[in-house]
Amino acid sequence: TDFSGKWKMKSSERFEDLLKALGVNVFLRKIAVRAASSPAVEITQQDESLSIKTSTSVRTTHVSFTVGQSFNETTVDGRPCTSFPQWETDSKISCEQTVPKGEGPKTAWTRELTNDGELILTMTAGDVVCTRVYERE
Ligand code: R13
Repeated sequence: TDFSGKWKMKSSERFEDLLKALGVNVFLRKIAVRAASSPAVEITQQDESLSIKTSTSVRTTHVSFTVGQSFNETTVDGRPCTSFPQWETDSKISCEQTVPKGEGPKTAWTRELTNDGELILTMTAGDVVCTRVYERE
């Protein structure tokens, strides 16, 4: 599986609910939701190593990791965490996040490349699952 490429978002579900579950106030939520509606995602991958840059007008994140090895990133509400990415299938990475004091709902993300070439991102906080579908630019 090769996630490499530039991606644009086609659909997003429950992104605001996700931020709400993480305790983000309504003012910041509205700003985040608006900005996150038109992200630019660029992924480079070599074997098991991925680099993912996610840009919006108000927040840009850049993570680099190797599947099977823990790394540091931030949760979607901006808290530093340790993440552990694993292959769930040969085309799906599942990543559990751990925050230092274990505060707040359990967070995780998955990224899957579908047979028709779409990228499906899920972000979870407790029982809230946000699903975002991307297609190649
Ligand atoms: C701002 C500050 C308040 C907090 C926040 C959280 C998320 C975001 C912005 C902000 C954004 C996230 C975008 C995520 C994407 C994910 C993806 C609550 C910290 C700066 C308002 C914009 C695009 O699709 O991979």
